[in-house]
Amino acid sequence: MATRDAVLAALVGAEGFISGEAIARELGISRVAVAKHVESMRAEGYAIESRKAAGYKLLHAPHDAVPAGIAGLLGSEFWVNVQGGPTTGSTNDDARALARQGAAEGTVVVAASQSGGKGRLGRSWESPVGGAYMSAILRPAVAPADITTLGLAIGIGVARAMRATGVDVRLKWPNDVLLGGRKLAGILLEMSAETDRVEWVVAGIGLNVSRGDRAMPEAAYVSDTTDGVTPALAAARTLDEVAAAYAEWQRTGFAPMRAEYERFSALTGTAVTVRDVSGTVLAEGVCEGTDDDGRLLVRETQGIRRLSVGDVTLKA
Ligand code: BT5
Repeated sequence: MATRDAVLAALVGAEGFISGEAIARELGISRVAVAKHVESMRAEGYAIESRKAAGYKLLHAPHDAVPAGIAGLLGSEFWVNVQGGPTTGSTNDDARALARQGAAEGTVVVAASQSGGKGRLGRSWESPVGGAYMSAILRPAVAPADITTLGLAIGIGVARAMRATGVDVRLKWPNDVLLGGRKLAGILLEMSAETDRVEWVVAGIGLNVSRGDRAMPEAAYVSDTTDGVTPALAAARTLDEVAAAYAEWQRTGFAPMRAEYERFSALTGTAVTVRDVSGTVLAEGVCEGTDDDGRLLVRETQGIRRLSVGDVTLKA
């Protein structure tokens, strides 16, 4: 390993600050040499904090899903304001706070890691470095009921981005993106609305990109299929396609996008069980796709059941 890479590895491996002296000792080089490597890494875009008594701390590497890494890769002009940083509690919480303060549509909060990533219904989202965590502020002029299909349209955006990157994903209603049957990404929509008008939506997307020390055995990662896709690149491609899918959804509604959703769907034609939060079975049968309102269609012996909410398990 080149000395520069060894210095970087020491910074990455450190929990918080590590002294220049400790790195120097570990690598058998001088403290001045360590300082020189730190300087040249800063010139490459690594943010490294130095404190007299404590030493160095790597704040972010430019390939992480942080504004500095993503902004230059974004193609879409929809994203008017990219905020965030190396770590936060939950980008959804940050984006909600911004939305409440009146932040414009097209504002997005990104982070390289989260300490309190949220899933649906109080579940948590594991968010170590190596993933991309993004929360977009949208202000669609629709009624609250239309948000179900917005979630599906965003799923289409994520799927398009992944497929363009060479990752053969499937969508699992309502909000999962699967690779090889395991979860690659999850989508969490939160909103503020009056009875007939949505004020804002925060669309959170968590995407597993590279496997790190904290990889989950039941999860999938972009790096399982494709090498060289950094979290920053995966985030930028995803945001671009999500912006395009959102524009399409606003223009045409979900109905014309439904066929594409079905093509991506992991469920259509398979036997499924749908449960509510408490585990009660809502429907059991063969999935026949979704309707134009984004509801899941399950054929049971008594007929077709249409579901607006629920967790789906595939039968083996
Ligand atoms: C979701 O919830 O799939 C929505 C996840 C949304 C996360 C993003 S990250 C950016 C933004 N900020 C946030 O705080 N959240 C959003 P759900 O369908 O409830 O799935 C959660 C379940 O997935 C957990 O209970 C675990 O079983 C599993 N899980 C947790 N972390 C995972 C990960 N990194 N990869 C795959 N599966 C995971």
